[in-house]
Amino acid sequence: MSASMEQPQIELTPWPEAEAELYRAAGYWTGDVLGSILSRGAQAFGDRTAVIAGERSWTYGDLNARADQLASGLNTLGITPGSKVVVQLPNIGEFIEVIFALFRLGAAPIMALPTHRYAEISYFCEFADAVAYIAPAKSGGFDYRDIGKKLKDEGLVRQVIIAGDAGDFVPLDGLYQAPGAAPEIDPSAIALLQLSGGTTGMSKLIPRTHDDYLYSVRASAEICGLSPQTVYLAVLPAAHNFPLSSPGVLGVLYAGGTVVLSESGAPDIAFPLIARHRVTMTAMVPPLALAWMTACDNLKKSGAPPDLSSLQVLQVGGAKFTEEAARRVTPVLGCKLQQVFGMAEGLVNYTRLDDDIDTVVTTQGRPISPADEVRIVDEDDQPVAPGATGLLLTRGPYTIRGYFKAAEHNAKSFTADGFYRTGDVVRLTDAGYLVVEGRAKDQINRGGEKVAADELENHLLAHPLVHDAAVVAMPDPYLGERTCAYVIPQNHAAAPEQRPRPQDLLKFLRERDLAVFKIPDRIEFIDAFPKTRLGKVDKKALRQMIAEKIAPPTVA
Ligand code: OOB
Repeated sequence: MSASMEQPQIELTPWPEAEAELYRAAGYWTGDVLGSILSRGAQAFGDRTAVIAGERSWTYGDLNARADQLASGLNTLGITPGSKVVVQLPNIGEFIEVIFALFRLGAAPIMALPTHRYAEISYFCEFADAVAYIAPAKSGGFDYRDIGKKLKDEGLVRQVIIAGDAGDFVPLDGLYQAPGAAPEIDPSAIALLQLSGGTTGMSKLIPRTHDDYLYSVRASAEICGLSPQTVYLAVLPAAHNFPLSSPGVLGVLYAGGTVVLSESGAPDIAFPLIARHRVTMTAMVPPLALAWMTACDNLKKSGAPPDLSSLQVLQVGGAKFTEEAARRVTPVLGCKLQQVFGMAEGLVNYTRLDDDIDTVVTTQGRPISPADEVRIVDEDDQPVAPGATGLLLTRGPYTIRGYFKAAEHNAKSFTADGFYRTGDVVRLTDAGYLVVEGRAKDQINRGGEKVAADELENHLLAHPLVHDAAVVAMPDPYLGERTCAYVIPQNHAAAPEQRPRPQDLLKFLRERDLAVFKIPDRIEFIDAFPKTRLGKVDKKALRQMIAEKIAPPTVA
């Protein structure tokens, strides 16, 4: 029997009761549930516009009523309190209706990203024992019904529900029914499952409770100065923790503002939306911020500058934003920059809107909550000297105490006293702000999209001509990092002409139906890996090798 079978597989590791009491007494956990964001919104801001997507819009009243109706229809399909549902919707109004309908039912959406493919989706369905999969018919040129069909064929979910042309599947459209009685929801239960960037194997599922998530949303909305006047443009996939809750879509709805959903962040689509809806705030990853600045500069030069006059705050996070780029934001885009350093597991740091410019461009902010505990330690978990660089550990009122059904992994990812090992290498300034200096986790941060090295290595190892594989980050001026896979071919393919060509390996990976962002940007063949003194693959050496190889030649 494996270790994982011996240990009970707990869905939600609760906070110790003493801490939970403190969080309640301090007013962080209010006992309210996520569904209350809309039910209260309908009372307080009934006729105001809550959501705009394309030519459609929803008032708070509409959205609240639609979520109730949809909850009723989903319930008739057997979705009940405690059910898990894989939701893979792009930035369309239905995404918001669906998640609130599930919150109302006490069912937990698993927040899949539109870029996930069958490899990830089937795993989430199976691992979480999901009852349903909800997806669009088509989006971004991809037909999600193909995933639905395979899930059904493999018996991995009972229901496949499709927004748009549903074919043989259940049409989402048909599920808006007369509302039934709403079940009582326990605020300390799982509200939703976020996905970890992952380091070993597939993404871990991150159980977030109503209590903890709502607190992070409320506190984020306050820090970011949201109000009914806020118009927020969602360009990142709304399921991701950053655009969902930091303060994101949920924060804006909590504050009575308007969410404008866009399926693309490309300047030619986003800039006109900003002008048309007088958008005040948006959130993005560093590469997109760079693309916006370039586009804006070019449009100015061409004599047709975009109208970004309504934009007050640009949030940038998900990966390190260089100081040089950060300094350009206000001069080029004419708005404030807010850096956001967060993680789906919990802890989120913001630079504050009234911080001086040097703090904003040189740090990644400070934690949301006075109750967030931050420890910076060395390899032996000993605190480093004040201001020194070390590994970030954290614990607090909205940071999980354990992944969903992952006892073995939890033992490694959390300290005995409940601190989450973020895997980020940081230092703390005198003013209590964090600066991200690097990463100790075996992951590639590809412009905010996280690739777990081990997961990709396993896919490569499945190829008959691959003996071993080691995946590392290589520097990239645009994405910050890209993915390089070092591959040792099998003995019988050692000679260059017998080796698989890089394009064969890439084709093989694509056929394994994994998210496109996980496909390596480069494949390098090598005879043996450099090793550390302990005999492990020396990834630092590999990172250096590839960085040197791709560095532009220096001019003498
Ligand atoms: C956000 O969440 P995840 O779960 O996709 O990724 C978390 C990891 C962090 O541990 C860190 O390694 C990296 O992404 N990261 C940053 C960063 N923000 C995230 N690294 C450097 N600078 C930053 N500003 O990425 C996320 C969740 C909520 C809000 C914002 C981002």
